[in-house]
Amino acid sequence: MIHNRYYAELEKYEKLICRKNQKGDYYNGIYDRYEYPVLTRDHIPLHWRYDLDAGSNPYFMERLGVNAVMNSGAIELDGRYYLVVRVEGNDRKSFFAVAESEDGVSGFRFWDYPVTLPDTCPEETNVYDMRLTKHEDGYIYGVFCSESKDRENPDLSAAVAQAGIVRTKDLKSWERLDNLTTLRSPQQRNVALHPEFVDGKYAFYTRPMDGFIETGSGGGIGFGLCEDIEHAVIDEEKIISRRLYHTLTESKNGAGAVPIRGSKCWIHIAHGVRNTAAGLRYVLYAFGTDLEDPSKVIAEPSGVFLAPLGKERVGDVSNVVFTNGAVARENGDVYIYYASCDTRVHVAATTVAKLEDYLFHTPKDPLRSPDCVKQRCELITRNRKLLEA
Ligand code: M1P
Repeated sequence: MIHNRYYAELEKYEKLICRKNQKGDYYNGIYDRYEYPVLTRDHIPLHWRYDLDAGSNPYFMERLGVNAVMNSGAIELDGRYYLVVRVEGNDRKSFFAVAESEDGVSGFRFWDYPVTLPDTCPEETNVYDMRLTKHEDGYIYGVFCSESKDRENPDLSAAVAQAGIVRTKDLKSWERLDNLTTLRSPQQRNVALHPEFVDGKYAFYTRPMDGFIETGSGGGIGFGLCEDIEHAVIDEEKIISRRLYHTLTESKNGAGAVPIRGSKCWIHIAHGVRNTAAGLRYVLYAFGTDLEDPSKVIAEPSGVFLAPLGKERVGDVSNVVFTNGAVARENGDVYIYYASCDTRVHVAATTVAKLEDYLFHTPKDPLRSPDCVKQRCELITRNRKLLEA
């Protein structure tokens, strides 16, 4: 018999799922933030967490709790929005699950079961942060972090991060391909597959790393080509978005959502990390690359694109925003899905036109305080003339 308490919890759950989202009052002209997170751990179906049977669960306890839902790949298929969400169980292991919505900002509902990936890597302990690419070869690819214990290192926390690759046509059945091999980088995280062939090859954005946490000599976001997606090997990684001293990418950076094809450039929304007395701070930044040569940066606006704000600042890993998914619609609308503090998922809405205006008309970072003052004074002077005219 189903426990009585189930029905009361179900009512709360349905109320949450059916809550209409709306634009908040935050303004910067670049994007609109929506008021409510699109996904939280409370969006996880009750029957994924509770044993509903009153006989075996007399206190109606959560048996398999979920700690957080976060970093989500995103895709639009036949006019509907799908997130492949990183769900983190109370046991700290992550897995993927598909949540679907009609309008992209409200009503995300998880499918009946989480994603079951082919279990081809016995050493793999954890998987997370899938970037979804609708590739011109006809497949949808998912590139994610595949994490294993570093058996060579006696440190209990030592781990190895690699890029796992899967492909699907329907988000239901998934084929696992070989993990990406980067001949010159021992570890990889935040890898994304470019949606088009470049010089007839598959193109990846990489993030070379010396260790599991520290990128070390890895200079930033890399770009590399490979011939065979089923056994992907990248020999050379060209660094396209560098880590720079005293900028928001000083500690590390990484590709975010799969780049969006605009009319002037490929639009990249990435994350940058700097160290502070309060720990690492993750923010989003943006850059544009050449439509013919996506490894060539042609627009580099200064500073933060999106930073954690208000309630977004607090969570499991505070002071973090992270994106690995955006949907660009045919009409030019763009939905950027970002997680705050490794805890929940939000959406910001903008357009390709606004993003390109931002990329090409936001001044570049002059990298030194005196030049930043000069840059700001020029803006003030221009505006004062207008105001006084
Ligand atoms: O905790 C913040 C993020 O840390 C990692 O990102 P990076 O590799 O750039 O440090 C990722 O594990 C990501 O999942 C997480 O949100």
